[in-house]
Amino acid sequence: MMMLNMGLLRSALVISFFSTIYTREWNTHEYMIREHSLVKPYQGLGTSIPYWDFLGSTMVTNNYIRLTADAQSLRGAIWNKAPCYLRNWEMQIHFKVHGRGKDLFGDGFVFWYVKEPMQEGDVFGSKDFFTGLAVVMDTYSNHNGPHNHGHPYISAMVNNGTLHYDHDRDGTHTQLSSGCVSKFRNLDHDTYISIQYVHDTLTVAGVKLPLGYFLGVSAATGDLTDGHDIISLKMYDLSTPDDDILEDRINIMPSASFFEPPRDHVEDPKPSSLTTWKKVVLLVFGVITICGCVFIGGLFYTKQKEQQRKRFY
Ligand SMILES: *[C@@H]1O[C@H](CO)[C@@H](O)[C@H](O)[C@H]1NC(C)=O
Ligand SMILES: [Ca+2]
Repeated sequence: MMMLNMGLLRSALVISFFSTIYTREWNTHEYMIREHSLVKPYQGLGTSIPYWDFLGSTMVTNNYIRLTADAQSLRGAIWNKAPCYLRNWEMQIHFKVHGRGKDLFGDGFVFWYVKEPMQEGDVFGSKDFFTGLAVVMDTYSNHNGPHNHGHPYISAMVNNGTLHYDHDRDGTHTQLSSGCVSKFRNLDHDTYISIQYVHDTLTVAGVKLPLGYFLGVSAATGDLTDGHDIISLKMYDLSTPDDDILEDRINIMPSASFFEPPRDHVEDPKPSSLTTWKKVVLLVFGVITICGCVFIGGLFYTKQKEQQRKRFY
């Protein structure tokens, strides 16, 4: 498993959602950057959390930070106060999405690396037309037409402030490559997502992100609900001495060298009207989706809880 993780680091693969047996802390060879991390105990002096701001429905307890409760029409977020100047990094998010809904639940949460933090909005509680990166953990399928997929669904989007996140299409018009399905709700074991940004590579896509943006996580509920909890955020510096320092990394625009070209928002055709070539196009999309999932995620692991570990050793 450690080998796998090293392999991941080397090949700069990214959004891996883990959930199988795992008995060691990952990444013990890298330093956790305290000012970009959030670990228990959360509270500093008084009610504030060192390095973090919170917004909306967010509630801090001793054991988790609840962005939204399992109730309707909530928006919550936590935002890192310190701009992030790491050139290569890995963010490990320990989270829990839980709710009473068996078939209907939502909406999901997002990990952000953006220019404008602390702005409430319509994209899972945060600002649309953002500038930077969003990794979207979408639990509710708004859409049943072409390009739909199972849920919960993990995908990434890079924006320079001009693109709109289209909820009606679950963001498939603007995602980088294809995301993957990951059943992370209501699990008994701990659930983590690891997001790596190494040598401009996020998953299979080339992505250029400026330095000095802000990290955050936000979540929202609408008519459908779920509790969205963050247990910890651990940021690791993966920079190496040979990283280029020549390029101006502060003022560049976020960009991606490859993503699915934005599509116009058109009404769904009736299934019976599918012509043969449309079926071929859909088939090709299916193949791309499978490849995307192989690259993006699909590494599952269950982390044994601290207590269990103590019991076993
Ligand atoms: C922003 O991104 C869009 C879509 O990729 C692109 O067409 C546009 O040229 C970009 N604008 C800037 C200012 O980089
Ligand atoms: Ca959705």
